[in-house]
Amino acid sequence: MEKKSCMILALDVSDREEALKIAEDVSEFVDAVKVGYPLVLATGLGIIRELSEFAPIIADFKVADIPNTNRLICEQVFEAGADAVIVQGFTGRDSLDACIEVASEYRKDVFVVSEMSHPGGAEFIQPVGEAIAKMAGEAGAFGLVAPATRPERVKAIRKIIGDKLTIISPGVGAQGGKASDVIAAGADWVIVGRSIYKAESPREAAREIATEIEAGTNGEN
Ligand code: NUP
Repeated sequence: MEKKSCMILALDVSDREEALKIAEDVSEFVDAVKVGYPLVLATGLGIIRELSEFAPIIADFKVADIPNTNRLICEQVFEAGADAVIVQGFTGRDSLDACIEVASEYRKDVFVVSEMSHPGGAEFIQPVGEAIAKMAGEAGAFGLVAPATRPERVKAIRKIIGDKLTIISPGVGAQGGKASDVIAAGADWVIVGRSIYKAESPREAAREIATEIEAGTNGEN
């Protein structure tokens, strides 16, 4: 995925036509579209290939099972046309290795959740987030998912992994995070859902966030 706007759209709508329209309208301002359970359960796995006309697709299935089941899930995800899959890291190295093996067979990417963005993310996953990030690096994952709601945590995780992994960061807008803050903290991309797809004009909302990121990045230089 090419780094232009540093923004990924989280397309958590449940209507096929609406999903396709929003993806088309905002495609100029996002580098990828993240698709998860809400849209896929509502419309079917075929939506991945339909959306891939507009942008690379990241399948957010937070895969979290034993290695064999993870392998079977990842095969389906990549057969459906996804360019990357999001998996959980807390299931351990063997489960992660299974996902990375399948991804490399298909020449696709794996993102590992190191810490979640919601308040509950501080309860159980945050204390092991840095260990998960380290494991993801050792296992050869492409990237990490880390919280835009806690830029200081993104900074800490970036310090641990260096430039080895890409960081994509959800929690901007509706969850309270600010795009330029988390990019400045070390994230490569922000993931934005409701602030775009619930806006009166998703295109304008995406444009505004892209502008904010650009201004923040320029300010830093
Ligand atoms: O820690 C995470 N937080 C998070 O919000 C990991 C995620 N994958 N997400 C996803 O990012 C979440 O499921 C949703 O699809 C998107 C954020 O959407 P929004 O809060 O911008 O609407």
